[in-house]
Amino acid sequence: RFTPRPEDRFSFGIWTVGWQGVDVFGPGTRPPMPAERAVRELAELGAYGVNFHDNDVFDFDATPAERDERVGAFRKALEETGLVVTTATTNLFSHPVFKDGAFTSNDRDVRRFALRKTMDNIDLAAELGARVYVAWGGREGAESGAAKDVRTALDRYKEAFDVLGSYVLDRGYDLRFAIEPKPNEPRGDILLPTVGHALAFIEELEHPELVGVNPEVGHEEMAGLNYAHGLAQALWHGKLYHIDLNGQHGPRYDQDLRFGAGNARGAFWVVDLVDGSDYDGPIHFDYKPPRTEDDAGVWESARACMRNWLILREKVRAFRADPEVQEALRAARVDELAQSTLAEGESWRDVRDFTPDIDALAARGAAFERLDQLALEHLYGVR
Ligand code: GLT
Ligand code: MN
Ligand code: MN
Ligand code: MN
Repeated sequence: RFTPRPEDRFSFGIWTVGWQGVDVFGPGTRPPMPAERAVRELAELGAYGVNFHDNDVFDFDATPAERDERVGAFRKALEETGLVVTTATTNLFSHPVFKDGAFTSNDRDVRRFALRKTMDNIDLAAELGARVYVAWGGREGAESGAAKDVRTALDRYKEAFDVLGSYVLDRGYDLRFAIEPKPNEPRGDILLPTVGHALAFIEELEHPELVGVNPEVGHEEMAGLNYAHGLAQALWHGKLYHIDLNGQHGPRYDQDLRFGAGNARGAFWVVDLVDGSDYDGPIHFDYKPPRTEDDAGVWESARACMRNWLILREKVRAFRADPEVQEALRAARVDELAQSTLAEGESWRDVRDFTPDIDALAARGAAFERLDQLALEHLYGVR
């Protein structure tokens, strides 16, 4: 029970379990973890795939020989374990050269280098079979007003995705981009702060069909938003290309807790939505094992991400199958929302003078509380 299987499509960023615990107040508390070790341990735990930044595998200043050696070890571990590279991404935020961003740095040479660095890793991503390329604009932003002309920065941001889109098409790669929104941290304000901002931006691109979103639980909840609602709207637009699952306690710093910790009620609705949708990408975890943990704690927390998904999946399925829930859904008129407001063949003329019994409609209860209590009782484990 609650044992991950390949068909669950669980995947992890190499940087998650590899996080040494460096934060703004202190250095790491754990030794570095080579990418091949992360692959082997994750496979052992029952994961299906991984996501990686270029510099999770080799250092920023690795020589070509060192890079080949590190990529070789990573590839060997993938081959031996059967773990799939579901996703890849570029580290455009750690090195000081990116202190004012990458694709939107005021410095043109930095922007050109960021494109080059991304294309380098797109080659590796395609070679390793990744289908999604995540773009988290961690340092695309500002702390002050006049220093960043946001409209011009968005021109450059668009230019970057247009260039990268033509690169992928020219090279014939089967790869789509997923923009990961975040409101702040590490910058004071980050461009494309929420799912909604990103969805609107994508429509301005030369190849919108190549670009979707990668919403992260914590990033939406940091902005006080409902993550499941963000996912639902992305699905509605056909733009949910990837998901970053973790845990967060409301608007505060980016906690990156293991999935299921933090807002547990929110997590219930996330699993309910994704499990009942046609999303077929990886069930991907982007969390950070707290700095308090040793190596054993790292694997404990990774296991818990998958376990919490499976536990919640059992609960949401039981919720959906519960006859009392089905009855409560009908009482709450959830099915009625699926009926179009105008009937087939009707036009505005048919409702132009529609005069219902307003008092009766206003007096009618929505019956949502009973339905929500049933959900909570499934979550709390008493049904
Ligand atoms: C970084 C960030 C994450 C992003 C990763 C992709 S790296 O850890 O905090 O939310 O998904 O670049
Ligand atoms: Mn993320
Ligand atoms: Mn985060
Ligand atoms: Mn993070």
